[in-house]
Amino acid sequence: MSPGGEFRAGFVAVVGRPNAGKSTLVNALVGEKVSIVTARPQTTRHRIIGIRSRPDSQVVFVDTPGLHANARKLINRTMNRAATSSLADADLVLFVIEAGGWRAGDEHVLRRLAKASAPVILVVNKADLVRPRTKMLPLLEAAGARQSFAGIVPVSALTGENLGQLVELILAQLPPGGRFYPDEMKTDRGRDFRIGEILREKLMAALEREVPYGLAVEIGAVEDDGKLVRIDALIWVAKDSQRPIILGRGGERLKAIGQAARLDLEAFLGKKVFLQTHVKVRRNWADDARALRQFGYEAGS
Ligand SMILES: Nc1nc2c(ncn2[C@@H]2O[C@H](COP(=O)(O)OP(=O)(O)OP(=O)(O)O)[C@@H](O)[C@H]2O)c(=O)[nH]1
Ligand SMILES: [Mg+2]
Repeated sequence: MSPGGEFRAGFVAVVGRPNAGKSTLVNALVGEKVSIVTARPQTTRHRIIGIRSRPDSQVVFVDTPGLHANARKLINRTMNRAATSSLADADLVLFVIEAGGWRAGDEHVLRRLAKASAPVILVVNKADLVRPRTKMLPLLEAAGARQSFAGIVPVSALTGENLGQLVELILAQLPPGGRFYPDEMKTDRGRDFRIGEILREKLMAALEREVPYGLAVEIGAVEDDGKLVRIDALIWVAKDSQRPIILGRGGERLKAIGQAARLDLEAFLGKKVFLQTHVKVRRNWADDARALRQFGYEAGS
């Protein structure tokens, strides 16, 4: 039950450096995969809402792109802005770091957090990787000395360890109030966005070096005839040289990526999927405001 027995609801911004495990955490807390996850930093490119509804509470998590310094390209500035803008209307902030140690990237995030007026809980994620647990103590103590956090919790978003305690801390910080979304709603993002993200997840996971960062996915026609969903997807790359890399010899690499995406898409849509992909070049799209808007990013300048 929520503290005091009243219904509680609020917006919780989840921020941290790239790869800290923010999206994994949001998915675990929501109980559904609303945000894609890969082993590569800078996977999340948008603000994505994940909603956790219970009889006594509704927590609206706002997953954000990893905050990073040296954002040279427009897409990176757009990503950073998406993350910082979520701080403004948050009732609470979860600052996610890794249990393995405090890094320069975390310091950068901490400086951005100075602008947030909401309380901040420090979530020390990936605790499953630290053995013995006592190895984490110096990090927890040093973090506590850095700023007065509303709470410091070691968790594992991957195994679920300690997430119950984190939820209790979150609920204690949320104001009493009614729900923002219908109970059955898990995310604010629609079908086609989620289809594009599932394909982008498979592309990012399968490709290396700069290629994952050179690609964007645009979903064209989606036709659902009741039994089968036909999806037309455009994969945009930033350089001519990236196209043959994605295709692979005889188109084999893209075929394997498409198959992996199709399996997840069928699970997501609950129907058979026919996925057609085309790879196109849009030179330097990541610095082109028009292209970014076309691909669904809220690019300013
Ligand atoms: N061992 C372990 N790995 C984790 C945990 N949480 C996340 N990961 C892994 O860390 C990697 C990054 O996870 P994400 O959830 O994509 O991280 P993120 O902070 O959303 O990353 P960006 O979107 O790039 O900012 C993935 O390989 C996850 O499987 C955890 O608690 N334990
Ligand atoms: Mg993410």
